[in-house]
Amino acid sequence: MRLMMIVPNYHCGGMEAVQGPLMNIGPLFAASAALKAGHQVTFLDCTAEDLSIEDCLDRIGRESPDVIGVAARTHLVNEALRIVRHARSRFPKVRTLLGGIHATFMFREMLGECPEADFVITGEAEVATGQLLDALTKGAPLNGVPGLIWRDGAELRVNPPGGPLKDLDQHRPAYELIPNWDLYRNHINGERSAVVQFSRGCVQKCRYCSQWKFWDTWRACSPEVFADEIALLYHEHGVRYFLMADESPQAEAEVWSRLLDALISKGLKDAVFGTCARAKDILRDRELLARYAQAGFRLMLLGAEFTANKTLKTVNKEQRLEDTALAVKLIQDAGMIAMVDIMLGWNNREDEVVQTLENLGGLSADYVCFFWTTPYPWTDSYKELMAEFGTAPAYDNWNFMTFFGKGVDQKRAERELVKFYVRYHFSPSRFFKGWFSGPLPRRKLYRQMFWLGVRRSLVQLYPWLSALLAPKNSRVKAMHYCDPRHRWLAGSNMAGES
Ligand code: B12
Ligand code: SF4
Repeated sequence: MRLMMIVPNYHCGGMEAVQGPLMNIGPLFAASAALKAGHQVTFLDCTAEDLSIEDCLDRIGRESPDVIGVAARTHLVNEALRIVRHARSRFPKVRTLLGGIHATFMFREMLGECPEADFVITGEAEVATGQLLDALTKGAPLNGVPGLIWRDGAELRVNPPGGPLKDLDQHRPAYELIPNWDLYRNHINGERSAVVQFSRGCVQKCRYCSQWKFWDTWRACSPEVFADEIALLYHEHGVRYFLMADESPQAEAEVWSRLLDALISKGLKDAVFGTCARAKDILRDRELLARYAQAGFRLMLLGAEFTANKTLKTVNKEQRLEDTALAVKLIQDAGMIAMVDIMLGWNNREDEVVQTLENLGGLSADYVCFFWTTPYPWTDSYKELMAEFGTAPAYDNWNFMTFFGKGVDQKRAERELVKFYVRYHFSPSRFFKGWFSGPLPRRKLYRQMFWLGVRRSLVQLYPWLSALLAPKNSRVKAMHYCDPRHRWLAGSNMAGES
């Protein structure tokens, strides 16, 4: 069977503005077993290539696959369904498959809206994708494919899920499908970049989080296998910047320590790693942080989320602001960059946003990333947040950049954020510390991120500067605002726009 894995085209501000066009490795993982079983697989990243629907269909026509598999995270879902509809109308024989976190929890809504979608694979798709292709090749029954949702005449069949993959070493992403690594040059240092994944899942259960329910239990592949994969990307594909897709890779101290050893033993001198980390793991590892840096970890992203301990408790975050502040300091002292995530708008109040910005001074992180509270339907806090916010925009706008509530004027708040950035990063003590203190790798990365932030913020304030200041390979010009293309679609969830 010929399978074509497709990432729908999608751009918005936020992480893409900072990190650049990084690959979606979900389809690369999902395709791995199919590839091993001898099926032919290709990969089309419409985001990285910035392809229109027409271009995407032309590429499907060129490859002539039997099955197209389209990635469906929430912000991608409308574009994913558009691809499926158009593909079916242009190539009536092609079978259409969807997968990803949104497809997993919202498959009834998706399949109800889109009769052209034939299959959904829920949860981790490695085993099921291979088995689906095998069954289609042989004309065998589909009821044994774990987690598969399929149509049996007018009925929807829901196969029992396969559960979390036990042995992650057996299922590694098919990076060999990437046709052009130069599509993935990050904006921070312009180097070739890869998203990599060592572990899956989280040991916490924050009420707003969409992730722990998806991955279920925490697991990691073996550190040696992961380090080999990194070395291969480094040597064969010239990758120098690695962004870890993990939720909490340091969850198990012994496993993490082995990973550091395995990476250090590879001697990949100029490799730079960015990863999420929980404050409590950083505090646990305070004696080990120099080895983090030695292994190449430079950018540590802490999910601080809220600056009020009361809210942290309400959302079951199991962390206090003081923990994050100490973790920030330890990371910086070890020669790495400490970045924090902050979620805005939880209480749907503007004074809370202002208060959060004031409190952030005390954290002293090198960089702060702001996200607007975005309640996903399968999260524990969905109902209470939606009762407060009222209505949700179209799925295209579920991107952490668009606020659902009416209690905050987002435009005004975003101007405040830019002012905050200027005040924060040009404060003499922070400026001096970032630019001139600490080891060279830290200073270098700090400066690169500083300039990127300045350029992005200027374009945000004065869009006419974009031709001059936005990175050349950047479809996203400014920092916070959504792409206007997506704002136009507001209010029409999945309603068949073409
Ligand atoms: C790395 C990352 C990024 C990177 C790279 C993005 C990219 N191109 O993938 C960057 C920093 C650029 C980024 C940006 C954004 N991200 Co992001 N990102 C992640 C992160 C941390 C890892 C993604 C990943 O690689 N996961 C590992 C893979 C293996 O998991 P997976 O995709 O779920 O795939 C498995 C299954 O779902 C399934 N599967 C997946 N695709 C398919 C397709 C088919 C056909 C099939 C059958 C199966 C299948 O099989 C896979 C293997 O089992 C996740 C959190 C997480 N840990 O998942 C957030 C996450 C995906 N991001 C999210 C968001 C919202 C965004 C932004 C909108 C935020 C912003 N404004 O900056 C942008 C959107 C950018 C874009 N153009 O799409 C949300 C999506 C929520 C949702 N419900 O959909 C997540 C889940 C984070 C969260 N806290 O909720 N992101
Ligand atoms: S610590 Fe992060 S990944 Fe884990 S449950 Fe909380 S928000 Fe989700």
